[in-house]
Amino acid sequence: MTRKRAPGGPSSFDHSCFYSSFVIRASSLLAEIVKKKDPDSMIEIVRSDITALDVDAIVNAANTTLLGGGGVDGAIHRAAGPELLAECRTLGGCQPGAAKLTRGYRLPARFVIHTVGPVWMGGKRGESQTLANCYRNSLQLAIEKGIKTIAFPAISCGAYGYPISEATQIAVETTREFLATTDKMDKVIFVLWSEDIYEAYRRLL
Ligand code: AR6
Repeated sequence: MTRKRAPGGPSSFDHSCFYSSFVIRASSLLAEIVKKKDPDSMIEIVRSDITALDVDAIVNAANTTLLGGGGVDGAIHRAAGPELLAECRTLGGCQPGAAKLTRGYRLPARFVIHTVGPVWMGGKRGESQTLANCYRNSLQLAIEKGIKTIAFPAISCGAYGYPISEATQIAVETTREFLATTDKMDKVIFVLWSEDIYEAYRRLL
């Protein structure tokens, strides 16, 4: 018995099938390009008081006790109110390079990520690794908590005495490397208090 070939059967080219698979492939390629945004397009620098920023989280340059201090730490505790200190008391401190999360209380930011930068001791005590860990661990904690916009001060660049241009380079490079590995963060803002530190960031970005 001979079987008749159906019109438009296997020998004829199926245009609709070809075009739909082309469209699917092209759109997934586009999605891939959109996902891998240029890390620098997600980084901003501003000269401002970090406590005024309306972002998902601001980062605090704290000390190992997490019980407040001067500089940006003092400003954050004053603006957030005493509830922040009460929550910090429950955290058991924080090691240099590590990061811990609290709520933002009276701040516009919903969360505060507390990290502890290295005290500058001349550069041979692992300061650069510790500083890079501050940025990496803060960003990692942020994405684990669904935080999409985050603001950093210049960690260790005040009381802890880290040389500005080295610290700036570590901040920018570590952030760029991190952003290249994830599509979960929308914006990283470096909030610089002084003109010289702002200029150091501007030269790199
Ligand atoms: N917004 C943004 N940046 C600020 C603000 C602010 N409101 N206030 C200061 N800065 P520092 P560190 C800048 O000393 O070097 C604390 O006592 C500041 O000009 O706050 O990591 C902690 O409890 C500088 O450029 O942090 C620790 O004991 C940068 O923030 C110790 O200081 C960081 O300066 C941590 O020292």
